Amino acid sequence: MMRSIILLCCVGAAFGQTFTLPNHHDLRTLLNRAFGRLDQDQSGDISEAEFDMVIVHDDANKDGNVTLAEYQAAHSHMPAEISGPLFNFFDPDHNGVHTVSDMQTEYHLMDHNKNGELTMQEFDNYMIKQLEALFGQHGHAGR
Ligand SMILES: [Ca+2]
Ligand SMILES: [Ca+2]
Ligand SMILES: [Ca+2]
Repeated sequence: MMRSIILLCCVGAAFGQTFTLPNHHDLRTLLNRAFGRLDQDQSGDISEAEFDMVIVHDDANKDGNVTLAEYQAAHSHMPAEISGPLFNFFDPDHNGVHTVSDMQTEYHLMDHNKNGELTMQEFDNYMIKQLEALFGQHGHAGR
């Protein structure tokens, strides 16, 4: 028990984590799974095409829109208390569904050096900042 607590503290410190996910879900595991899912050719970075493809994957009824239900079904590894707020976050135009256009907006925000490849570091930096805003004690998620 003691050992796992120490281990958790180390992981948190290594990634500069200053917040806790609901039910103490592990941030590193979450980010690794998300990145691995997006990096379909396993090249170590995410191209814009790969990022857009997630819409095609998640869109179960192929109407071009990913609803919350479709998103949560596709992210079944992610607990609903995380995927719910994340879904809203990845809907920058707030129309209640994810589209390729939403993904393009997000991709350009995440691709910090604008070279058309999203590295794990860029992905982590961005996601940690957003997750902290959503779940951190000093969050500004408008709750
Ligand atoms: Ca890739
Ligand atoms: Ca759909
Ligand atoms: Ca949208």
